[in-house]
Amino acid sequence: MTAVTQSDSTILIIDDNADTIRLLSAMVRGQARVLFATNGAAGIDIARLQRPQLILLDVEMAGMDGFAVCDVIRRDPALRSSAIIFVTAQSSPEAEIACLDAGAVDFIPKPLNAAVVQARVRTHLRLQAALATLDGLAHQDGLTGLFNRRHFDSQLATEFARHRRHGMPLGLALVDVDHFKLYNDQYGHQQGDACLKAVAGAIREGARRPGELAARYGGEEFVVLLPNTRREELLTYGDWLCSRVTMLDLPHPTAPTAPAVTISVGLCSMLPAEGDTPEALLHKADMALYEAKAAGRNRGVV
Ligand code: GH3
Ligand code: MG
Ligand code: MG
Ligand code: MG
Ligand code: MG
Repeated sequence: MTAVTQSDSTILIIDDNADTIRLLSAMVRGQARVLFATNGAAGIDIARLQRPQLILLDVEMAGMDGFAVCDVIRRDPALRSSAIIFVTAQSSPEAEIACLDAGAVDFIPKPLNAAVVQARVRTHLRLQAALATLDGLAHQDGLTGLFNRRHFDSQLATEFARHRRHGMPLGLALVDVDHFKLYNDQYGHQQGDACLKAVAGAIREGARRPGELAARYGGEEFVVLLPNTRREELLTYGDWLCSRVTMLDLPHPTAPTAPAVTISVGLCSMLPAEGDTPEALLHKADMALYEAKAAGRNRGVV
């Protein structure tokens, strides 16, 4: 979990006047990496690619004006973490309120004053870094760095609805470490934690297709969401995931299964129909996991 610090921050300047861009760039260059665009559409494209922490946005621009650009950016979930500061010569209270109401975090008046620009930028970069840290805490598991249960549950709901809309099969793999209580008994809780980190790493690095999402489901259980994945594709996936963990070669001499740390995987794929719920998908995977345990562990069951 790495917090965004000021030095690795990016600022995007969107302004239709090259002189203003030059001036603003010179003022904030010492505080962050600076990108620029000379019109709204190009600015939005760059924002989507680069995810800047801050966008300094001109209000009066030919074509798309600053308010229109702000509206597009604020409605794009991928740009949730880019804060917008309007830069404008219109300094009436009404203009300032309009900027904040549009979803900007602040307002920098023209003519530009270097000290004011730098102070505002510094403040907002600091706030952005704090928000990024909180965002990490809210969505990531502290031990393994995988996504946490909260994030997984919300992604599952979103993906379930999307797969239903598009008539696509949604795959899910529930992973449980085998005989992990015995591992803790043998090596202690701390080494148990290290083992969970290693297993999480193998699962994370095994998530290779776009949209695949690995999370810690709780305790020694993990879950992988597999977008647009049919049942047939899962038949080999579970065993493949098991072999990734076996290859870590973590000794577990007291395990009745094998003298190494292994996992069991319950898998299922579902074409969500009207009335189906994400819980049904999880329940099916859980049943399959139970079967994998009963059949001797260290295997995937679909
Ligand atoms: P099975 O093969 O049937 O899954 O057996 P198991 O021993 O893995 O299952 P059980 O549910 O009995 O035990 C799970 C153990 O996982 C018990 C619990 O102490 C341990 N555990 C859960 N979370 C953590 C954790 O964050 N760190 C460590 N070290 N251990 C944990
Ligand atoms: Mg302008
Ligand atoms: Mg368990
Ligand atoms: Mg259990
Ligand atoms: Mg277990």
